[in-house]
Amino acid sequence: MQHFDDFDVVIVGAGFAGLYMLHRLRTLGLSVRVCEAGSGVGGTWFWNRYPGARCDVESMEYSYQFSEELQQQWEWTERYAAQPEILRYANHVAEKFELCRDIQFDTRVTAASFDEAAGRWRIKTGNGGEFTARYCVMATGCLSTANIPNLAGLDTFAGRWYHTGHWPHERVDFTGLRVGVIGTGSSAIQSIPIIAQQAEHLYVFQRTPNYAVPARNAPLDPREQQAIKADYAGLRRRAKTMRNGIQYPVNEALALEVTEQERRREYEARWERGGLSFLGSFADLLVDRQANDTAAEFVRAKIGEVVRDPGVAVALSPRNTFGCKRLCIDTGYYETFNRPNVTLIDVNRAPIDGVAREGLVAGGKTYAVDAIVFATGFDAMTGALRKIDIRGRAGTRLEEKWAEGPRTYLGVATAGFPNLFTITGPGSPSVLTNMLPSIEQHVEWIADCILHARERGRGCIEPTLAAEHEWVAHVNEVAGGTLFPSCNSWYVGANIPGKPRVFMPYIGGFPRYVEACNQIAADGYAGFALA
Ligand code: N01
Repeated sequence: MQHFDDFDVVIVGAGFAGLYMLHRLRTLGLSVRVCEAGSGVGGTWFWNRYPGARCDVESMEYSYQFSEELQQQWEWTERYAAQPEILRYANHVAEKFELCRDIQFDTRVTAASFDEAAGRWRIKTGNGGEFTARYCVMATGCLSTANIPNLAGLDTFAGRWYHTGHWPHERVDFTGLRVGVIGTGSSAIQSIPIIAQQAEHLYVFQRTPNYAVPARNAPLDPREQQAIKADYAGLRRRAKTMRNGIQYPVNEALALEVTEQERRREYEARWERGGLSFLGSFADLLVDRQANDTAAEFVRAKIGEVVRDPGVAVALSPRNTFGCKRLCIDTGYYETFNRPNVTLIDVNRAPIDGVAREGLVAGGKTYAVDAIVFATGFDAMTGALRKIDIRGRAGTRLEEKWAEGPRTYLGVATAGFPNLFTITGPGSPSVLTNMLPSIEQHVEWIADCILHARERGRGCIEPTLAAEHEWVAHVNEVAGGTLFPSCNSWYVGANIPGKPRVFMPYIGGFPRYVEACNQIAADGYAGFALA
């Protein structure tokens, strides 16, 4: 008989991954408990409540497809959904499938260790709870551990400070305040135009300028939504044939093989269309340096057209590889720097020295501010796992095993840690794709894998070291053939001091990855050992 705190599976996290994993495993008749640090469901969309937070994948695609009824019922209101709407959607899903009864909120998992004798995971929580489970699934998110730079004097600051990824639940109003935003990644690029409208003065502290393409967000025409829903399966099927799992037209032509005029026409059309489809302009953008330069030059020229002060325009113009950091999608970002109440500070010229009581100190000068916004990103892909004391066979710590960078098989499992699964873990396409279909693919694959072991009466399943080595080598080889590793991005961990520089996601594309996963399953979970 099962003890009350013993489960078939414990899932860590109740974001989109944890919610669907719970639903799927319950459908199979397994007993499941979800531990969630927040007080509600939604993960990313529960925590990232900063002004302007919005998804950069179109709402009709950034949604679950496992339930036809759900996808037919839910009505999106905009081309790109804003955070409150996505959070409402997550809550709707939780309600519709009665998920909350198996979720323990305000419960942060602090440790998980594999008890070899019992063949079970022991999971400890910050509030003194303890569970045991045959399987443990980490649905902890790729971008969930805030990176807050260690700035001297922050504790002496007289104003309030925020991190975009841990935004307060109550409305934050910057009206009449002097605000400093640190960072110019996606979160900053979305929030800066809105903060600038409220603030008396906004100082933007920029270390690396980013490429941003207009979102062209708009209300979603109900007739258009209806048309998509009439063949939703068709849209989902087409999206799955795309490298990043998002359906948009991809031009197979090479940027360097067309005339300058044709190139310009293509870039202009994509610029007008808005959004991530700009990445589909030419097939060689991320493999050929010269091709890449043409896209980079086009965006820089656009910045020059919009930003009136030539010095500011130059400072805002990125010089690194186009698209090798996550492309930002903006609404009025560059225009914001034409406002008289916005000042750009290049921290390469004036490094941030620290924080004083009255504001931020950079290049020896104090910028008096009432509030600081850290839009400084996340300890991506491995941060949330590193925060948990995870121990596998013989007490080996995951952090030790991954000291030189994450090592996984397919991004779902790691040798020496039996019955432990990671949803959209490092070594899978994850952040390079539309997260929702990637999550669904992992959830279904993991559920099938668990079923496979159970049906054979086996208590343990884990990858072999040989299969893991081979996969890691493949992930590195594919990344090495692209321009992606050339930037100091969070994809390579460059934003976190001391983090090993390894390109973490799998860049081989969603279709190729899914095919590999399916083949491995069809071959009886080749590369996994059952015991
Ligand atoms: O974080 P980031 P983000 N001093 O790491 C700077 C997803 N997302 O939260 O580039 C000064 O991109 C840092 O500078 P640098 C999306 O996948 C999606 O904006 O390291 N500056 C950079 O400018 C995205 O890529 C949406 O030199 C410091 C910024 O802070 C990912 O989340 C919306 C610094 C951090 O940028 C992360 O985006 C938002 C320091 N010590 C986010 N430390 C959608 O639209 C860091 N920086 C779906």
